[in-house]
Amino acid sequence: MGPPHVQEVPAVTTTPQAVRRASTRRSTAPPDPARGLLPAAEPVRLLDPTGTPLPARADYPEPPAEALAEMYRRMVIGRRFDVQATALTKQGRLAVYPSSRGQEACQVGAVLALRETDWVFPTYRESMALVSRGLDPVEVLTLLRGDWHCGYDPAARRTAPQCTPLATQCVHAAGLAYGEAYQGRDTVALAFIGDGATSEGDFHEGINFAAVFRAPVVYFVQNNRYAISVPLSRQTAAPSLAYKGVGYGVPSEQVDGNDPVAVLAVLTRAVAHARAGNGPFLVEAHTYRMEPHTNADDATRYRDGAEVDAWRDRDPVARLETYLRARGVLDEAAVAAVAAEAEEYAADLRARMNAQPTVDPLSLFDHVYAEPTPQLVEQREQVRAELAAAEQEGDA
Ligand SMILES: Cc1ncc(C[n+]2csc(CCOP(=O)(O)OP(=O)(O)O)c2C)c(N)n1
Ligand SMILES: [Mg+2]
Repeated sequence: MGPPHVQEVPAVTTTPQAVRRASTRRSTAPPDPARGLLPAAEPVRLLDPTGTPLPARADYPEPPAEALAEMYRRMVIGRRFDVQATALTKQGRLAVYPSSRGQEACQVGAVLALRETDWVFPTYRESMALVSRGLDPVEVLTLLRGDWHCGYDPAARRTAPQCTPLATQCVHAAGLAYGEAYQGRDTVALAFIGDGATSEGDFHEGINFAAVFRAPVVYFVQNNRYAISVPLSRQTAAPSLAYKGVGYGVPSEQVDGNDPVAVLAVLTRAVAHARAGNGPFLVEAHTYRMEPHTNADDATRYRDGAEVDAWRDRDPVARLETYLRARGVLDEAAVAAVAAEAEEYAADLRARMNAQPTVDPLSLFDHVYAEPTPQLVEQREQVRAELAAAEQEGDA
């Protein structure tokens, strides 16, 4: 099967001579193999930064109003969850938390574009996406609390563990998606990845494998402008991160990542492309990390407040709310109801995270390998003996 997006473009002709010239050109000029793979010159946008709709686009139809109302609801709850998680780090209940404030449209849009049977491959930044997928927030935060490998069952939730080693999820997603297609299922895998991580080898290996073997993966780059303190300008010389797809024969698009309507429209099309058996698709969302890299980072050391303020004006939650109110999809009561639901969600999370977890230190050795190595057995025995000795000392 040839590249799915290569299309013949009819020549625009006005005179018989021009027709002859054009037909000569058509017969000699080879078709451009990059056609249909490159992203639009400008990020796709369906709402302007104030929430006013832009002209409709045939290539990216607007998602239904109910889907957008649900997106709004999940974005508000997601943001409240994010604020709560950051507060939990200050109370010593979480070891670390990487906030995705400002990236709500991306976090929720990715989840809404997928079916429950699809797979998500998240990074450490995607806690909001996972709770938006319906995972228990306490289970999602277990890893960041530091007391277990992964708090949820990845197979049951079709959600891989959150990856801290950058870009490793890109190869996992390619392998899983290939396996699902091989077994005749139409599952799609969506791999989140940051701007910085597109410089990692695993990103390139994953997308190349997926392209060659037509694995149904959506690589979703959240370009939030920073990799900790490294700005985009020091990360890449590419015209846009979406251009990284063309070298692998992967069709790509770029979207305004703070425009929820556009994010959902673009991801819906990318997922449909992968599900239809056309191989992977790369989407770059232009967005911004409003908070420091994690609670342990001081972002004022490498970016100025004016830049952050400029992005505050493009807030995705306010933008969607303005649009949906103007369309009559949301009213005062609906907005208040969502806000109250978000408060309840946070209160429940607070209460459950305030319970002191009981952790068996020996569980550290579980699930490292299916069969523990002799070294692990030895280390486990050493820890067990030390714990027993400490207990005896305590009793004495
Ligand atoms: C292989 C690897 N190298 C380095 C790191 C350290 N590290 C953690 S997060 C990060 C920045 C990643 O930036 P980006 O991909 O843009 O994602 P963001 O944090 O902005 O969501 C780095 C370098 C790591 N976790 N893994
Ligand atoms: Mg980044």
